[in-house]
Amino acid sequence: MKKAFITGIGGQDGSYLSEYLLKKNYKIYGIIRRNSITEHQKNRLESLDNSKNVELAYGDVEDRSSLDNLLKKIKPDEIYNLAAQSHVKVSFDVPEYTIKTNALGVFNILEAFKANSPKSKFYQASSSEMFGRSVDKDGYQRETTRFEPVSPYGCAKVFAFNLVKHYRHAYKLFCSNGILFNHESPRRGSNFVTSKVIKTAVEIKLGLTKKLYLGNLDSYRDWGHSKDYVRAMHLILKNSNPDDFVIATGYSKSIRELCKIVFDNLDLDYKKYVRQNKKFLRPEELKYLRGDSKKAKKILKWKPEISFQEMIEEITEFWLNHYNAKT
Ligand code: NAP
Ligand code: G4F
Repeated sequence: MKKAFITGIGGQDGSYLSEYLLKKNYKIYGIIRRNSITEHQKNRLESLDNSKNVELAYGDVEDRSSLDNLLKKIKPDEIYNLAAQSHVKVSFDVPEYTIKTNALGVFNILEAFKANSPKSKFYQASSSEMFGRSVDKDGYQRETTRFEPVSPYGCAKVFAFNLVKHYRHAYKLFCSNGILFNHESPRRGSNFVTSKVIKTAVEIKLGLTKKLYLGNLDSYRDWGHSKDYVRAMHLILKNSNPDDFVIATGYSKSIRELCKIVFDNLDLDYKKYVRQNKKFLRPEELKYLRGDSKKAKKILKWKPEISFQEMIEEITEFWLNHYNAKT
């Protein structure tokens, strides 16, 4: 039985990745942080609660001793480092904390991996936010596109990306970066734009709220489904060599277009309800993302299977059920 160690297991991707690997007969070890409301720690892990093949322990990527102890004991086949302060706007408010977790936290786990379980394969959750202002002339970002990050989050992720490459070359460790573009699901935190738009549109439909307040409506994102993207993480570690891969759909839509599609699905005119509020604007905005995953398609045989429309419908259904269950 293969063993996987997952940081950030309680997050959107960590929970889907665990379910995916369990079906492949893995034993899963995950770390969760202490939360003052105990129930909140495992909200997304309900389906795994009774599995004898899932073991959770308290741990933190900022606490090297917790990583050393666990990796020494478990010696996993695969390590997935998904832990992060993952909200870009919040990273402007708490930059030091974000850099500690998303950059120094990666240094800690790389060191713990090198010292205690160097035969493991290591996956780092890198991000399209690293591209920042940079787009190739044909309008795509790919593995060769320069990084020009525009947020503390993006800067920390570039540091971590480089460190992972450095450990690969310097210490001959199997460590890979997945450069994932935005991916969503019903498990996405409700302060990210897809969930926020859909949740509030449903509230408007049900008469619970009157308006949706957003920041920049003119940025573009390449949105896929988290389930497709966790499959890519596993394929990246199954590849014969450690390497870096862009994972994206290749399609890009603005926030305004997202609003139109979501409100149309609910027979509402988004123009009547969506307003801008400066408090949701960022000091610097990443304006445009569109990924080219040709390398992943060719080498890993990965391609997304869930369409944008299917994903929006699934999240809408989730929020409709959420509110209907309450009434
Ligand atoms: P998420 O839902 O916010 O999950 C992040 C997880 O990391 C949470 O369980 C969080 O625990 C945990 N965590 C935060 N700080 C930690 C620390 N110091 N030590 C241990 N655990 C910690 O994010 P996600 O969407 O699943 O994303 C997973 C990873 O992929 C992140 O690294 C993110 O930056 C990266 N990424 C995401 C996307 C995307 O579009 N979703 C795209 C590219 C890259 P708490 O619940 O206790 O806070
Ligand atoms: O949903 P978002 O907050 O995601 P963002 O900033 O693109 O970051 C996500 O994707 C990254 C990959 O590129 C990940 F690395 C990162 O961890 C995270 O998962 O915002 C998307 C866009 C932005 O342009 C933002 O300015 O939506 C715009 N937006 C407009 N109004 C808003 C809002 N975003 C949020 N969260 N809330 C708003 O009210």
